[in-house]
Amino acid sequence: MAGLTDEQLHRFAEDGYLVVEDLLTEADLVGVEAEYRRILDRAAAGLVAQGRLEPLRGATFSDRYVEAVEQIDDMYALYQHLDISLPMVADLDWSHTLHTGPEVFGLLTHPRLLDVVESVIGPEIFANPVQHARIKPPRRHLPDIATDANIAATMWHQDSAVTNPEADETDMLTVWLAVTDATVENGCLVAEPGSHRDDLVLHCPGQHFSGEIYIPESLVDMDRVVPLEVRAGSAVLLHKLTSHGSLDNDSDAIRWSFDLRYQPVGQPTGRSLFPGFVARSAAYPELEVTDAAEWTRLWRQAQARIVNGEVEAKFNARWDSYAAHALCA
Ligand SMILES: O=C(O)CCC(=O)C(=O)O
Repeated sequence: MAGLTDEQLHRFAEDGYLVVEDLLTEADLVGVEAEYRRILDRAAAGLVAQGRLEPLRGATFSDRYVEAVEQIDDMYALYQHLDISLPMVADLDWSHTLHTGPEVFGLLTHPRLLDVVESVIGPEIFANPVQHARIKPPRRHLPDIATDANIAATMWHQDSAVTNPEADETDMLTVWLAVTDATVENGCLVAEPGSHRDDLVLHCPGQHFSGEIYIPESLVDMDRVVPLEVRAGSAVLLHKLTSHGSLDNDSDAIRWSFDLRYQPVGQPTGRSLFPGFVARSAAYPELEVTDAAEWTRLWRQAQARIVNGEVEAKFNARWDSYAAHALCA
């Protein structure tokens, strides 16, 4: 197992984040881009048939995505086909969808990525269901009030705040993986070094989207904030208590990343409505989920439980009572 060096582990412990350059190669990402292009084209064909979109002509996934976003009023009609999570909405039904294809599954379970994860949390690795594809179009194509972190800049938060309190003791690690280069211009991550030594801080419930929360900027030490620019294929590791967000995309192309989370097997995920899976196990290798079809089945099963009313779809509710807090108003 290659994993992280002692020096890297030390840096991560000090700063609460770590840039791992060139974790994956261009070759590792080619298949993901092709898979996403197929999904985008299928979703776009449906919208063309409804008269909501002109046929896409761009040469690359980025060009085609931007072209679609320029035309469409409801970006969710497109985006929801591309995310690797169902949306966190109270009225979840069978019309909601997600993408769990073999290429993206291969990314989540890539041996080099799991080696890095193993260095931090040990050899029994569970893929936590708090996971997203972030495909951010240039800001100028977004409506002014766009605050959805899947599409626009991401407001300040700690990842622990998006899980339910039962996971407060879970050793959750975020692996943020760049599919395109991430720069200050196109909206890279920003983080406050050392903030992981704080406890969970106040998060305010947002007003525009279900499950949206944010740390008021007055609680972030902006003088200490650093931008985390990385090349495509590189990763940023984040401690679950590190305050971070991302910038606006002021470039002409998309900024694309996946944020994936891992934890030791057996600890609560903090989002039990959605399914995770054993990604690597030295002790019980037979429990590992090794193909995208099984991953897809787990998501459909979770969706059925919600749609059939067996469980209530409630997300990030721990912050609801703070809506009237002086720092949130
Ligand atoms: O990619 C982004 O814009 C934000 C990602 C993020 O905040 C996270 O992974 O927790």
